[in-house]
Amino acid sequence: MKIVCPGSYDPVTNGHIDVFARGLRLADEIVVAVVHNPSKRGTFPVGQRVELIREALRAEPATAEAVEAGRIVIDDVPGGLLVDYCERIGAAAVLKGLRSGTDFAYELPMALMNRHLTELETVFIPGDPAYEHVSSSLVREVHGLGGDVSGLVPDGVLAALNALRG
Ligand code: COD
Repeated sequence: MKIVCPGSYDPVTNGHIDVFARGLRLADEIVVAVVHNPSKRGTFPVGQRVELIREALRAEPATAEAVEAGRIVIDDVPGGLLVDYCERIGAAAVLKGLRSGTDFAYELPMALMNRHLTELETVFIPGDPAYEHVSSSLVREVHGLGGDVSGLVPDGVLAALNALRG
């Protein structure tokens, strides 16, 4: 079974990496879909987001082998409906990590809408509580204001955040 883990990943965090690693126990193949709006520039260019994910997955023992075996692939998805993308690549479901009830309230309508559109199912798994407070936006904000985010993001992401500071 092929499943899709969609997100902005601007940048990827250890919370995301944990979800990908655990998804490997559920699916034969995981597609990490870096979904972006081509007319909006994020903090990191999409190509760099993809590379940061690839580098982190190679460095993480729980995912390194799967990357080499092609069980995790990373794709750049420039806009459009997620359901159309999933249909195009033959994905059976979407996998999302949940940190809290707030995440569930945000994710449920999207899951129901995707099912309404093409019967695409969404599978939710609880995030690791160690990363419950971790989001890409908070990481960017805290790092930008001088806070220490090491341990919350892969080493390559920390280096990329430091490079942003100049
Ligand atoms: N622990 C566990 N899970 C986490 C953590 C953490 N610490 N941090 C984030 N996650 C989960 C999030 O819950 C989310 O599911 C996923 O990881 C990705 O997170 P982000 O922040 O990178 O991604 P978002 O929320 O910006 O991504 C939104 C999508 C791109 C998935 C969404 O907008 C989408 O599907 N767009 C496609 C267009 C479309 O079809 N729209 C209609 C939808 S019904």
